[in-house]
Amino acid sequence: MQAFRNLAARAPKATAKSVSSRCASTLKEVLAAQIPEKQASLLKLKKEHGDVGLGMVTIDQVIGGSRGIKTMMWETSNLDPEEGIRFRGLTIPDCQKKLPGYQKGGEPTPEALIWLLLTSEVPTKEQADMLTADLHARSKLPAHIEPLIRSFPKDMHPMTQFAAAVAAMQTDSKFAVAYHTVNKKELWQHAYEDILNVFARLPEIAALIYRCRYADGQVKKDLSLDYSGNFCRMLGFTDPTFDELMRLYMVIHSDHEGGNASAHATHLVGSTLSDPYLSYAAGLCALAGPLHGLANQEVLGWILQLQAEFKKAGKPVNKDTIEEFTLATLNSGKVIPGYGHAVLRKTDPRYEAQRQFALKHLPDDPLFHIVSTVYEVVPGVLTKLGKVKNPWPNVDAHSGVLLCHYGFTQHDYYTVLFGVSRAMGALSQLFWDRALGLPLERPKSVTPEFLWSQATKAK
Ligand code: HAX
Repeated sequence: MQAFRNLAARAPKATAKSVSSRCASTLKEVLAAQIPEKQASLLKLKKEHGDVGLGMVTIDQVIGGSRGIKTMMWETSNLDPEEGIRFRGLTIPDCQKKLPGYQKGGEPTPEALIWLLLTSEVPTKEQADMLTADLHARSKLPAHIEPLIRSFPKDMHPMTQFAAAVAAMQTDSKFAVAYHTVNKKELWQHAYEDILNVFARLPEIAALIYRCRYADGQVKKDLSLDYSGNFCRMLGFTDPTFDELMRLYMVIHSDHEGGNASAHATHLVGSTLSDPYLSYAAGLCALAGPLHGLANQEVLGWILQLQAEFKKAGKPVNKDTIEEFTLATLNSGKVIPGYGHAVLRKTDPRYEAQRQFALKHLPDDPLFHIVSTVYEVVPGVLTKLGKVKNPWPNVDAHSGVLLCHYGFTQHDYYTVLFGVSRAMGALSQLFWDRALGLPLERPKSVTPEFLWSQATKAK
């Protein structure tokens, strides 16, 4: 036990440092200074403790989507079933307190979070602003992207457009070129360039998709603003409270440790040394599934359907009628979107952060009241089913209602916003995957016959 304590004391801490202790000041310089130490630490861990076991894998886990199997190293965030997400050791309220905002006391900016995720250090306001300027400077899209988006059929789902446009930007990949020309130890520098360019360009791609599908197709930038403020202007929103919502939205959707499908897909595809554009396009395809990111679209659809059906039938919206509607959804063989989670076992703190925003800025919004009543009813109904491991709401149960309040009503677009945000976590980790030279991911699959033979032997 003492030996374990000594070892743990020597391990690098997964918590954010409050100020950069290094004299290097740009993001790339801070990272370049961290890489040798982290490489050495990982090598030591592998060499001296590589044979330490992390637990048994059961047949149930193999058949059941690998739940709980510890099989991936992810350093940007960690998800505790009871407590929820921590980004580099910081909870969402910690981030709200410690990360610089656009204005003093405001929501943290995505730029500050990118800095934290990449470096594990809380940036100063000056560092966050420097990153804003860097991202703005990198934001010009390759010439073929805008015509490509304009050429998509109007009824192509926004997530399909988004994934296709991100993949099409791969023509600009510095990593893909460098793979053929530089020593593999230097590849991280090119991954860094691609990753920052993806962060910088996603908002305009997303805005173009939105404006072409639902508005006049025109996108107006305001590079005097931060990343989120400029994104809101490009989408066509000008309310400063909506800008604050967008900052919060992007921060809380950014990362959720490595096993979720979008992060895992990005990491898996990246492990083949496919470049960051293609890797993140794969992540977006995973995010587009209704059991994952598309749930935010499904939630609003479900609430609007509830509202419309009740109005038609002259029914009031209350706990009893919502329970009836919930049971009808379950009886038709569908899930209740926005509820349940593969890891969490409590109300998602990302839901709670959005609820606090609603209580402050839109306490009387009728849709917010429905969301709050659904929260009072659905956990009890799901618990009674006896099979649902987590009856509590996840991040997607709340986001649509906040967006709707500010006039952002096109719910089939919502997952694109999630996709702009999730890039920050998935690609920050991809940076470290390349900087640490992590290998091709290739788990072992087994046949049903093998599982039966093991089951028989164990009897
Ligand atoms: N409504 C109805 N049934 C549900 C349910 C829900 N919200 N959540 C779980 N269940 C059911 C499962 O479908 C499963 O049923 P079967 O045995 O008949 O297949 C059973 O309960 C056990 O599932 P579980 O172990 O509790 O949950 P999983 O880890 O398998 O799945 C999911 C986790 C998130 C996919 C699941 O809770 C779900 O489908 N929720 C609704 C969709 C949703 O909100 N997805 C977003 C999740 C968060 C996220 O990734 N955001 O991007």
